[in-house]
Amino acid sequence: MGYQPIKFYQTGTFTVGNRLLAPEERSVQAGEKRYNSLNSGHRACQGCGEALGARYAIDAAMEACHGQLVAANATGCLEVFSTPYPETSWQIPWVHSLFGNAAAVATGIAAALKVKGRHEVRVVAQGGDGGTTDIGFGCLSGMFERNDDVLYICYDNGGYMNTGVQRSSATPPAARTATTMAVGEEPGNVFGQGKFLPAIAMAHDIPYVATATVADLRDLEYKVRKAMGMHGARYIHILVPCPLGWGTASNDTIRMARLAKETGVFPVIEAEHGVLSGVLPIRRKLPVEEYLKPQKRYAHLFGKAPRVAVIAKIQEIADRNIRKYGLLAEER
Ligand SMILES: Cc1ncc(C[n+]2csc(CCOP(=O)(O)OP(=O)(O)O)c2C)c(N)n1
Ligand code: SF4
Ligand SMILES: [Mg+2]
Repeated sequence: MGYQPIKFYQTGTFTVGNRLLAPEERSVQAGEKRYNSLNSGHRACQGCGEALGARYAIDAAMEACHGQLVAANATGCLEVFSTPYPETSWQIPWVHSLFGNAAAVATGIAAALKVKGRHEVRVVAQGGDGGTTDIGFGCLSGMFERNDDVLYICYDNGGYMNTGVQRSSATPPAARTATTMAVGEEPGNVFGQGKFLPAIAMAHDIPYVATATVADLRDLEYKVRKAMGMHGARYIHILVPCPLGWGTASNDTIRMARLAKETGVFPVIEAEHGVLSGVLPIRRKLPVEEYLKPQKRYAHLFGKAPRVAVIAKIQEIADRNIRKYGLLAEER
């Protein structure tokens, strides 16, 4: 099935939308036979975007390979909240690697399966933005360069949340963490070049790279299915708001992910062999303030004397994304 654009009657209600669709077009989560790969009983915070993203992504991957899936998981919230030894919420063969080597461990699993002739068994690696963009970056780049037969999924919540909200190279500019400047001219994370890993993955010319958010779960399922239909190194980078680290209400997770996309702060794109092949267009462009204001990690930008210049710099970044990836529907 191709990606089904959301129709008016589907907005905000999967139930009605799914009932109106042919069975083969319904979302994986709507199906009676969904795998429940990440089951109840885990210890994620209320409203955790990472738990939601992982459930949708891994169930979609499981469906695509008829339940023949092995996962390697980097250290991080997803591993800690799902698997406090000796318990686990995973209903799939799942291995906890180290913080930085999930890509290498997954590569090894894929190689062993190949040697054993178990071509029907597929491999995913998954980790947070710290495990992916920082400490695991070398292993991941090697996996891309060798075109190993692994789908790597990064759950980006913009910081090292598991260990108490420290800065990663995916922490956005001006956002406050426990290890970014608390006072001074420019409190918050630095305005650097940033590290948008999907673009770096694209530079490796691997078969498939995509971004997604937990606000567009059908789009996420579609991208996982598409990636599972291919072989070689594939990369999906999912924006997963973290109520604890972002200082947002637990019932605002989906709204925050949607605002990241609708402001242009987080481009939702697809690329095949290094060439941009699709974008999820912004439906109604919003100013970045709408995304920043509800988050306590940006509280220092507002208040009695709003930091207008800093907000304008963030707006520039969003506008640059919009131009670079052609995110505005009317300009396409
Ligand atoms: C070599 C090493 N250094 C540090 C740690 C401690 N540590 C475990 S998880 C983690 C942060 C994880 O951040 P991220 O990958 O973004 O995942 P999140 O918890 O945010 O989902 C850190 C620093 C570790 N386990 N191993
Ligand atoms: S700290 Fe954030 S990522 Fe970790 S379980 Fe809580 S909400 Fe999820
Ligand atoms: Mg993180």
